[in-house]
Amino acid sequence: MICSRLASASLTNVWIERATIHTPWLLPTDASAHGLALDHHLLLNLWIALALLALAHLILLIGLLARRNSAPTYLWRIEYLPLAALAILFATLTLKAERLWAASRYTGASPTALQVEVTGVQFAWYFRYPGPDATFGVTHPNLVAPGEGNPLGLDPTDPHSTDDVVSSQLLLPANREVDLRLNAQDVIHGFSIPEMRLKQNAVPGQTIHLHFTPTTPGTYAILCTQLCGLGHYRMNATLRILPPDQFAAWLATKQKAAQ
Ligand SMILES: [Cu+2]
Repeated sequence: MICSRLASASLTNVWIERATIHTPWLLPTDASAHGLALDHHLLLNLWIALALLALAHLILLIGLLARRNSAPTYLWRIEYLPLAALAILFATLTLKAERLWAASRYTGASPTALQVEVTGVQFAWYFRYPGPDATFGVTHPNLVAPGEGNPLGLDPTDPHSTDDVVSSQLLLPANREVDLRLNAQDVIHGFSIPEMRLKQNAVPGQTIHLHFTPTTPGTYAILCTQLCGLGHYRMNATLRILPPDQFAAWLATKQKAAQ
């Protein structure tokens, strides 16, 4: 087990050109497989809100100019018809959003997804890979000792923990599904990677799964979006998406060092 605050030396020479995908409305670059559908839905909502705003002002203007003194007789056409149309519109948008949410939250990751544990602690993120045995070792709160290189409290007597790799950087291979298990040691932290369109609270005592597929190699910021204490402002980490062969080489190096 090893905790490295810096990228390994073998990776410092690797320069990965960050893909420049220009998205309208100043959204951050989308570097995930599921992000495009979310962006489309968000933009659709914004366009509809803009159209409704314009329509409401138009109706208001017509009402002002018409200067009617008596109530119109065709009430159903100007009240009930738009109301029914709005109800259908909002129901359709809700169902569409529900499908996107279900795909990312209710449907589990594929069994072949890369397993990574994410732990939020005042004021850092730690990432753990299970190693060749594909099983995370046991941790104990009383063994937590960041100063001694054991920030997660890995139990050295558990054979599954001997090959676990702990890193303060999240490195992932491009185009492979990742199953993150989110934990927190102390208070609620907000795990967020805007370019991966991910945002989820890390809650003490709970393990929350998040799955996604990064597509674009590059370096991205991992943020904490919950005000978690005085050092919240400096609680961030780096996500590096690598081509699969480079990721495998990095993990092999770390595992050798951990054993
Ligand atoms: Cu935090």
